[in-house]
Amino acid sequence: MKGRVIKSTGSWYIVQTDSSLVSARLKGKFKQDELKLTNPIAVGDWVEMEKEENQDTAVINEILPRENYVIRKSTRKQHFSHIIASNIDQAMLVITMKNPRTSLGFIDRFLVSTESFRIPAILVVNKMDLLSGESAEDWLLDIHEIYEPLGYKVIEVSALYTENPKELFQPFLEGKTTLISGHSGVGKSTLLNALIPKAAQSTKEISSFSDKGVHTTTFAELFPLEYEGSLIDTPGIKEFGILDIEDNELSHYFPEMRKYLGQCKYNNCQHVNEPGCVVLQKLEEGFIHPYRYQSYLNILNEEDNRR
Ligand SMILES: Nc1nc2c(ncn2[C@@H]2O[C@H](COP(=O)(O)OP(=O)(O)OP(=O)(O)O)[C@@H](O)[C@H]2O)c(=O)[nH]1
Ligand SMILES: [Mg+2]
Ligand SMILES: [Zn+2]
Repeated sequence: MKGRVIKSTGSWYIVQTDSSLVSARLKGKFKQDELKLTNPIAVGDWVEMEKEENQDTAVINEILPRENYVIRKSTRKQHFSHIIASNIDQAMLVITMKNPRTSLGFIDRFLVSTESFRIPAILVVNKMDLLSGESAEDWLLDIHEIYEPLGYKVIEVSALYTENPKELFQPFLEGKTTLISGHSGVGKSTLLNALIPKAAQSTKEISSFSDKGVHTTTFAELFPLEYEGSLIDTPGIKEFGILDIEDNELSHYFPEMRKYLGQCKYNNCQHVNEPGCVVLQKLEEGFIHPYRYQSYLNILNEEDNRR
């Protein structure tokens, strides 16, 4: 019997089959490949299972090969990673200008991660109702001007107030498994509830929202859409993915730099101050946004410091 893991509750997994939801568990030790994981089975995994005799439950005996997955470092166990979700078609990063503010640097780190996982990304600007005044307009304009030319769609919404969010999102979501990510409090679960009312994910009251570090959503969970496709709600993140990326490789994950690769004078060019660097030349000519280039340098430096 084949199914897809939609939720993990400790040692039990809720698996969606063609016809029903099944509680399933793993028997014995499960052999993992190279990755050191805190969770052997992730939301989004396709599994093969067998019904337990005289019971409604099942035993998982195989995880079908993952098409992709997104991971983060484990917060509890050093050198271990945690799979946030697997087999996803795209990631939606929910961002807000305030309550909380999402920095451009954070967006860029997220996009580097999704690029490295080869997962297309969409930016969703939420809490549009809170945006007014000149600085808000400037911020929003920056988001559009920086990211759209790179191929990232930008959707504006107010998960609480937009009239018909389902209609707005369906063209982007239909037929796909979409991971929803972003800082805690940006409204991921609120948006999910607007799109799938029967999900009834709990969301945080504005009043209690200032307790930093407290996440309302604590486990990833997959919800089927009313049409084909599904959404995966996830806990808020401070950082996404694992940027164990070699210095020479980093520019591969910046689409605006990727297209000039191989054109610099030195083939190990890091585009910092090397002579004959085409990326620096394009930056000068205005083809690469200075904020993005700054993010590039910041990530390069952070990665160096980490070593
Ligand atoms: N003004 C305004 N508030 C919103 C909007 N969307 C969500 N909120 C509020 O923002 C707060 C946080 O929303 P959640 O949906 O719980 O945020 P989350 O991203 O799921 O947070 P975590 O589960 O902790 O990662 C709640 O009080 C929501 O009511 C919006 O469009 N406008
Ligand atoms: Mg949530
Ligand atoms: Zn260069």
